[in-house]
Amino acid sequence: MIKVWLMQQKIKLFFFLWVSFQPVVFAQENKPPSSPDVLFIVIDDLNDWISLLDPESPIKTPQMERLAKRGMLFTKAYCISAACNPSRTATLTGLRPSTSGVYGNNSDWRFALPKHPTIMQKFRTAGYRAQGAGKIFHHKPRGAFHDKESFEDFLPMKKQLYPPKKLNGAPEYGSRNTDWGIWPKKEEDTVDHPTVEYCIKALKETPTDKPLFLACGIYKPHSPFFAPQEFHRAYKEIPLPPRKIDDEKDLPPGAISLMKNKKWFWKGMMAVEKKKPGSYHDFIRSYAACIAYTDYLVGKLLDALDQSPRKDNTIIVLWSDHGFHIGEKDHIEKFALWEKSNHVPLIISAPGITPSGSRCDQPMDLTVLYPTLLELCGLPAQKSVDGKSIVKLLKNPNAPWELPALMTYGRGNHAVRTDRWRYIRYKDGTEELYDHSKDPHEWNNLAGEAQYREVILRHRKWLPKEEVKRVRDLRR
Ligand SMILES: [Ca+2]
Ligand SMILES: [Ca+2]
Repeated sequence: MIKVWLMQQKIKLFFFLWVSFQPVVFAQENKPPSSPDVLFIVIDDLNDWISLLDPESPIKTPQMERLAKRGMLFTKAYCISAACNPSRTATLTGLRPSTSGVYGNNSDWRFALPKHPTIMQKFRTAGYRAQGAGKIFHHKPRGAFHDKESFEDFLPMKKQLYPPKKLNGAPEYGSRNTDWGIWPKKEEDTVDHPTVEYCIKALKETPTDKPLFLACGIYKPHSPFFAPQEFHRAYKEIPLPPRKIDDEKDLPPGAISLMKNKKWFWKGMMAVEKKKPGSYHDFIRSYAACIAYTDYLVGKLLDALDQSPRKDNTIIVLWSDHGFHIGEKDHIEKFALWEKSNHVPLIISAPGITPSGSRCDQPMDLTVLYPTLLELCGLPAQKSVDGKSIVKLLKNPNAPWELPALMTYGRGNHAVRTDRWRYIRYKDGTEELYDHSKDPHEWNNLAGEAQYREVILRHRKWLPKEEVKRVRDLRR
């Protein structure tokens, strides 16, 4: 009898244990995957003359290509505005300059948008830990981040160091930033070093009890075009980018007027060549070296992520705030509506969503980032934004997508980029039109030719219908 009783008790115990553990097992299987972490890499003034976007470019970006291999590369991504503050404000709030009034580098974006949440604030509200370092906003983010160590201003805690004298030998042009060459001696002394070290530490050490939104703002290749010696070595013999002499002859008055609105702004850095022949080639070497350094830093971030517990569930986004002219149209700067100043690298790697090594050739501007990241992470959408989510393109890059890229520089000046065309209209009503199927360098302005009238009308309809006034400048 005792044996039978014991056997019954064993069966009961086994049944009890089986029943007890089943719900746990089922619960684990049914639990949705935890919210993904986000590594948000912002680069400053990186243009498209890089091997990531142009296989013929002599400027190699192996680490960005490594990132592209794990996700999706966007080959026709454009900034919202080709200047740091309006670009970053628009991308990080989802609101274009024509909606916010933030048209210039000095515009006070928080005064313009006192209640509108930044993308970091949306993530914080949803329970993420938001951290960041380096140049993410152009001006103070005011509470966008979670921890006190996040860098809170344009330049991080370590200020840009300058050599005792300008290296390019032309002190009369612009500020100390209109300079290029080998500087500083040690990589540890660059402005970006502490930024990337902060982010590596955050990837390694931030507790995993909450999902992480980590923003890393790399300041290079922004001027001054300084990089340590080791990043210059590969570019001693670099060829010059394609340029057309007198390219500006067919520019309309609106373009000339926009380009001349600062003393050293148009032709300023190009003019160094007249004072010191060979300077332009030195500039190209230095810009390439700054990109090599930027690419190296991206690689360090990817290495740190891959060694962290977050490696399998982190969405990585890499973008540049706008492009940069490196001599085309006699321009070494941004602040324009042409392709070179507006075309940007954009890569999104979303585990389980983006096919590895995929590419999307559809045109878009960076207003897509805010709604896309919210949707990818399952956060509530923000109704009052100008952009649309591209999650469907992340799954299938050939899915229908009707919107062109829209760019604004200064109130009343806009460009529309479709798959084939770039149409520009300035506030005085003058226009440019370029056919990228035949003219990838935008050398021939077709706007005056009657046969393209229908193309112009088709593009004009995408211009903003209303444009708010420019908000006041920042009061420091
Ligand atoms: Ca910039
Ligand atoms: Ca031309």
